[in-house]
Amino acid sequence: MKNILVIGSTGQIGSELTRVLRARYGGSHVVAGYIVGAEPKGDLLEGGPAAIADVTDGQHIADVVREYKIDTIYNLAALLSVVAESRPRLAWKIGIDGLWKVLEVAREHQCAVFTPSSIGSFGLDTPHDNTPQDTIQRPRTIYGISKVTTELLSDYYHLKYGVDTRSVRFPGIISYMTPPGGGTTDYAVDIYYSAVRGQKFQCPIAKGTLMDMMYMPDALKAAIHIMEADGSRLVHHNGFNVASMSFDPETIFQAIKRHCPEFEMEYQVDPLRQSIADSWPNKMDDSCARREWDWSPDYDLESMTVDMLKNLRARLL
Ligand code: AKB
Repeated sequence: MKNILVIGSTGQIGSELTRVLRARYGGSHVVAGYIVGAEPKGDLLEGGPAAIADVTDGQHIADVVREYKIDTIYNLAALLSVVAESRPRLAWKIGIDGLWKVLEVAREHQCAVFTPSSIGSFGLDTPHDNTPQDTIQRPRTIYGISKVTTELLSDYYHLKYGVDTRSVRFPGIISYMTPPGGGTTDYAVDIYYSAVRGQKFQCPIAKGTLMDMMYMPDALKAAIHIMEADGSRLVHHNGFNVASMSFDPETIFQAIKRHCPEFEMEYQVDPLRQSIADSWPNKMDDSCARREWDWSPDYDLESMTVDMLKNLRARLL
């Protein structure tokens, strides 16, 4: 990776990934791609070049790729699972029509492409425990359908045109910097905000619902390491399971309560979020990622909780 374009650089993952890539590859080598209405600000704007890169406009992306001699594209434009259910056509337009445009530009300009998939690419028929790398994927949400299609289309461009497409299936991502918007796993971020603000948390996900989660530094590490990996070792290319922790609401509540003894939580289960969560794995098997590109996470629930609380207290109090 010499010159990198991050599409969706002001979003939940994109804003942090852009900063980390700039620290690693040099500010001038990482272009913060954005859409009108979501312009980069502060260090994201000042730390390197920024350009409009709207996935619904292939010409824009091609222009940016040419101007900055881009060889790697991180395509992070997507709607999260709950929002996608209320705007299915838009979810498809951004997630799949947009991906097609990005892949076409990549094919013409010989770029490598990372487009994340998610635990949302699985469904009720998938084995929920130790979910294998290669297994049944029959999701019933538009988010899940678009994520499976993302994996398949990315593989197609790799096999048919030789485009170096690589990706992981992200768990729910937890961060203290940019808040997520409209995801099923967002409760695991919101709960920390309530704890630090001294508020009782209303949990929209039922007790006992296990889902894979990951602290943002590990998610960024996965996104970078897979693109830097030796291609000759890869058996899979798109949709690597990556795991670091799996918990239910009660377990994360107890982990926080050990540091905030006054903290309280009550359940107010949201039927849509719950039905999506019920269709996702309890815990993925990520042995292929460990074997093929040495994936290994740094954080578990306890170390993440300590870091989240420390950083949120510094920001909010
Ligand atoms: C969501 O909940 O929609 C995302 C995801 C796990 O894909 N965080």
